Amino acid sequence: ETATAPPRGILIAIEGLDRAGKSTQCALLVERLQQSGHKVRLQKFPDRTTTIGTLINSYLTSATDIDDHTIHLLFSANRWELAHSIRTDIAAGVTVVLDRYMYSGVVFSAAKGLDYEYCRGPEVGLPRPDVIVFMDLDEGEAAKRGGFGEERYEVPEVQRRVREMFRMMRGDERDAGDWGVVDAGAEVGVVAERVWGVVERGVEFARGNELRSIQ
Ligand code: 2DT
Ligand code: MG
Repeated sequence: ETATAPPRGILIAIEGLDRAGKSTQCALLVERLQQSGHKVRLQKFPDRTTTIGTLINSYLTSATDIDDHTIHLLFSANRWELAHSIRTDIAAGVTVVLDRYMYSGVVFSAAKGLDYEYCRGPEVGLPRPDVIVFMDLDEGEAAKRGGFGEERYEVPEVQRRVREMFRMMRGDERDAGDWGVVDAGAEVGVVAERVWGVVERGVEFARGNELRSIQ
């Protein structure tokens, strides 16, 4: 008898604005995937638990100032240091849910004024999600959800620019087909259904295709 390899896992990225409910939806998605029989791992970016992640955390909490280009490359390095484990899991049949990924990496730095292509460059070659769920929330809804925390970037003017950059990035032909936009303004259960609808597309895609790399 020959053992058949399990089908590969699915790589799912959840992106969106602060307060759009990404982390809540990630948790619900992990649960639902498990109930559907998937082995699942959640990977948050930035991953603040690594050595590089510690530097990123001290930057985000304003404990240290780091030059814009340098912190940009550290965010990317934080993905590269975990890329191998993501590929290994996917190959072994484990679905990986990413809470933020290189899309946040590009838009937050580009929103500061760094060149878009410069920002995207270090991400080329990373594992490419089978599907990206973008949790969209309009300005008014975001404002209703209460004040920002105290971390860097949690100010309205930055958020407005980030929203614009995300819109631009969704039109980038290199990965335009991967996005599913979800209106995150509804109640949690309704949003979860919408997220699931997008994820099902990714499940379907992963059945017939190898894991790709960011081009
Ligand atoms: P959280 O609040 O989700 O922990 O994010 N960011 C994130 C970047 O500037 N570059 C990146 O590559 C990533 C993944 C977005 C903390 C902040 O870090 C920003 C918000
Ligand atoms: Mg935050």
